[in-house]
Amino acid sequence: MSNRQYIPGDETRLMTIQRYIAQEERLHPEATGEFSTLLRNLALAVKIVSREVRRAGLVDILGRAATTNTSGDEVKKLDVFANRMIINALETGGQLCVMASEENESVIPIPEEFPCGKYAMLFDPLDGSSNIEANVTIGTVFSIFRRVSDGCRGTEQDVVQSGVKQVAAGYIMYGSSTIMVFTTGNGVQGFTLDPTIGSFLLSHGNMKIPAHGNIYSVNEGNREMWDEGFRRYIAWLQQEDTESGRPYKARYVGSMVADIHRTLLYGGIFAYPGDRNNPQGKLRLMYEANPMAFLVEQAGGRASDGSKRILEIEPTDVHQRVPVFMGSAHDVTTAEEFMAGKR
Ligand code: P6P
Repeated sequence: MSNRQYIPGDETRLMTIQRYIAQEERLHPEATGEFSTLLRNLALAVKIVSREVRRAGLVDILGRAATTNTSGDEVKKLDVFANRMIINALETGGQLCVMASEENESVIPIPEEFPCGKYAMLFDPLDGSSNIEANVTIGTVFSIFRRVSDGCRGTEQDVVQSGVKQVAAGYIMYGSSTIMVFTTGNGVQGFTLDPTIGSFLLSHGNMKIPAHGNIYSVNEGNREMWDEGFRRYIAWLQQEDTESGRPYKARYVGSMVADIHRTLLYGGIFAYPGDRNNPQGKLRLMYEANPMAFLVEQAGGRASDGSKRILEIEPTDVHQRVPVFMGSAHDVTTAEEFMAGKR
């Protein structure tokens, strides 16, 4: 502990995201600084997105844009703004060879006038966007890989990789405060934006998910379409059994970033199962499930598609969907047992 006491209002000793990234870089003597620059540029972009999200109700950038995205969702102006912000902030730096976004059908090349680098990044610029006008928490989700293709400009091959190959992943949650939670494979760190100084300050160091929770998070409106095993699992969670901490509490925001953030903090299970109409469910593997699975596993939890690790799925398409069951290890394992007919 330094001999100088922390003086309230003196942010000079707090761990900012810049200091954390620089500290992590020093742990890797072979590091070139490209990765650190990439994370810093992303942090800048999302501070701008955060500012616009908080002003959205004031400057009338809400409302329906003319387009729809790959998910068929009506794209609101804030989605388009966030997508553009992130692309603009990251395409010039020379760290990326290619990008992919939920808002773009095909991969996003790095323009010829900019240098290209050794990383590839996927992102959902504003996940949960159907909640924007209800002023409900929304977020940005990102996933970063090392490139695998040759040459300068990257290809779809660089962004369609299995989740175990991610070098970093995280989310920025625009809630009562703006929090950036990410992992580089060395635990999970959370930084809260202090808008008075424009810095992300370490607020959730080395996040660990409880081994066993008492909250389940799923859209029960889909109950009739679920497989019978998952229906029995949720019914079991709702039975009274004080010894095993049941009934669980039901919490569902309908914004994956908010539901996962709560699950990381309090434990339990978040699920978006497949059903008879959509066997692969709704959530996207590459820029929703994979980054969240990396975070949840780094925090000591489990992330499954119902029978195997999400991170081990060999993807075939940037926008493919996957059933999602993630959270406390005990809870995900129990859900899998019900779905396999073992309980
Ligand atoms: P439903 C938001 O549109 C999203 O992609 C995730 O953030 C969220 O978990 C899910 O869809 C909510 O879907 O069908 O429950 O509204």
